[in-house]
Amino acid sequence: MKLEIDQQRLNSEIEALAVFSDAEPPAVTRVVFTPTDLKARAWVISRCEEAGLTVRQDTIGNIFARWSGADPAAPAVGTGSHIDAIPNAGKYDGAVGVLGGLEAIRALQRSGFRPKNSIELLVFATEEPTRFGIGCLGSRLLSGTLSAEAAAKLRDRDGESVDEVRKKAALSGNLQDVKLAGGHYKAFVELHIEQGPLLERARTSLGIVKSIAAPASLRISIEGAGGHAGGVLMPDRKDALCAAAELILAIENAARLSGAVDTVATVGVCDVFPGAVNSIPSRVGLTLDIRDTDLVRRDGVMQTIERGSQSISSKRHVSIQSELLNADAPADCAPEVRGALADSCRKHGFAFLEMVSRAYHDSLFVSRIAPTGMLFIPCRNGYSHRPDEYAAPEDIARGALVLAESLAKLCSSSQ
Ligand code: HGY
Ligand code: MN
Ligand code: MN
Repeated sequence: MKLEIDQQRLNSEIEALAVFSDAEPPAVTRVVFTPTDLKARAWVISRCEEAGLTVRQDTIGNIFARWSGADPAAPAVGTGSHIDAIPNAGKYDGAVGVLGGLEAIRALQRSGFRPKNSIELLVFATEEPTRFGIGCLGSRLLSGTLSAEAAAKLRDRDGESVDEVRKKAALSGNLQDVKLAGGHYKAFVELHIEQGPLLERARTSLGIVKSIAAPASLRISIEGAGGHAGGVLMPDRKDALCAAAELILAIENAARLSGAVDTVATVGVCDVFPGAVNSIPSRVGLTLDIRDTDLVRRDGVMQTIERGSQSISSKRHVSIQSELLNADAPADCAPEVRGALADSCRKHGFAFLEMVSRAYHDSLFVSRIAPTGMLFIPCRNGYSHRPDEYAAPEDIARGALVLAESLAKLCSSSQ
């Protein structure tokens, strides 16, 4: 089977998708279910239909583009990723896995390959936590990791519920219907940029993921006492922002002193109320994103942070409440998927690195219901979630080629 990836077309499609953005180029902002995102989703669906795939959407907006196999009743082999993008992001995070997966399918079609098992390209809904505060909402529901009831309680920053938002996106039906029946997928493979510097440092163009780190996130609210910036003397203050500052440094310290470099903690959002130059902050909202490859170590650091929070609260006479948004276990990638990826790399003499994914992905949740693997390509300087995120066209094409061969291997041919 001679497979050819159309590198030029794949790269131009990545550029075309990046145009659907609410930010000035080269930045990409594409928050799920915004008008821009809906246009991008429609554009991707057209590309899938052009390839002769049968497209459906589920009630949360996961898109399934299916190349029916000779045995339609057999479990499918899935691939895909996401197209939503956080504010001020780049054009490759997620897009490489969706458009690279589509080109892998087209290359298989052009080669005359006929799959026995159907191959399904997925565009997961709301992989990024930007809108609803929790990442991978679509794959959590699809895998049954999050209940429809819990999802229905989520709201965006404007207070709109998931149901209100998805109805505006013309997605009707019950969230209960998103969960896939067991055995729906024989295997699942996601192509993604590394979002770290290791492949580039190792001068290696492919990474086969061994495991995906365990993410957790919390919303922290700090309540002090407001007041006049001139009239309230320092000993009388209960400044919520100063308490937040001390807590943020305690969080950084807890991660740095966990005993392993694999523990990472980030306070990415800090909302200050009332946010006036001459008014003492009475309320602060923080978000905490904390991850580790080791679940026990991650949870230990979370307990250290909780103790630190309590001591700051009593010392500064402010209240500090934490709301756990998610705390997920890590995932091990399936040997049969890693083996298919490695066989393809060896066949072409492509060097590869076996590595951990420090970013989370929809694959983390698909791994709860199917043998799952991930294939990484380098991104320049390891940059991601920023406008200068960049993946070279030849690296993207090489990833799509290995993906295509692995998909073919995982879904036995019908010849
Ligand atoms: O945050 C992550 O790891 C992913 O890029 N959403
Ligand atoms: Mn991302
Ligand atoms: Mn991603």
